[in-house]
Amino acid sequence: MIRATQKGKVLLHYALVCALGIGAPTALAANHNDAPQLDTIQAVLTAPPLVPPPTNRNKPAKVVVDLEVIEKDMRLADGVTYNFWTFGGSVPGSFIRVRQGDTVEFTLKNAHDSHMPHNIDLHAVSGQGGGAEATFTLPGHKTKFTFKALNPGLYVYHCAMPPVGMHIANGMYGLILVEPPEGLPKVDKEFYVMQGDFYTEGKHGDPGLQPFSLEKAIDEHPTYVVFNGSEGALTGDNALTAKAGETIRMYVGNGGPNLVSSFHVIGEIFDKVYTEGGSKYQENVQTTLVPAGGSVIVEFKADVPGNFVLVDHSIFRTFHKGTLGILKVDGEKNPSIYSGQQSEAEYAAPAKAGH
Ligand SMILES: [Cu+2]
Repeated sequence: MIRATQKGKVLLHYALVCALGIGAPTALAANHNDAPQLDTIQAVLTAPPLVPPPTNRNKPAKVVVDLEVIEKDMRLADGVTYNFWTFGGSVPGSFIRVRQGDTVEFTLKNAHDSHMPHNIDLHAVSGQGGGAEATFTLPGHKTKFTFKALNPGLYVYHCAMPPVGMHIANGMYGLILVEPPEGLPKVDKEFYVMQGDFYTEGKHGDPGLQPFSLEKAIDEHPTYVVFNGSEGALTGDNALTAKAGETIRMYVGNGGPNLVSSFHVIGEIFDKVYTEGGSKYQENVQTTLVPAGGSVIVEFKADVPGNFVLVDHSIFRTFHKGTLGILKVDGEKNPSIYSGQQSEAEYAAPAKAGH
């Protein structure tokens, strides 16, 4: 009875509004502002070191992201494997690229053969948990939530299921780039590089499938510190390549879970560093800090050919724990910028006193 009365009141109100010609245009305008017609685009996702192409859009879109969590054994170092937990099958996880103002419809799947529930906290999200609670996902299930990319920048995403440190330590992190509306300046080559520290029961180099060591992780004593999920992920046949004269942009993240990276490229100077992945850049930088759960964008011109070495300049990590990558630059030598060795000879020893 009460219900019927309320319904009657609502209908009466609606009739009045229509009769007076008010309300409807306002409602239309509000609709128009709240939900502009957005093109729907399926996000291109890439495994490291590849980066999806620029969005090349002058207006926001609805971007659909489908990401699957996959737990699998992969190589950590020569003769060493590890049961990684991944976003999209790689460590770091798939690179996601959107534009400021985009509405991102995000679906997280958790593979049927997973053993754990997982979720995702994207630092690009303004909302509780960065999406973590909205994406609590059991094995064989999928969850969906939507967010608006309000702020441009290069953001880390990671799993936030308890124990959070363990999920991150197993490789559950990656990067999402939110381009500013005008996009980033054009460069010749873009790369995706992300550091992470790993904690195994065995010592560095102990062969076989290595279990995770919670004790070492809590003590912050990593067995491996690597770029892109394994020792040698960016060396030999996997080295990054460029030609002399090309402009390079690297999207560099640090998944941690514990260490801060002193990112440096031996033999190069960063022309620009978008500190902490934000909007402002510093110029002419040698080494830049990448916080755990943070990022940086570095840009430089490959002036001369050579092997340029990506390192964490906390240098024992590089030569004893794995943070070593190569950017191989081919092209014509330019002795006016770098001569190479010009001579080698003994020089006269000083005369000994008393003779
Ligand atoms: Cu997880």
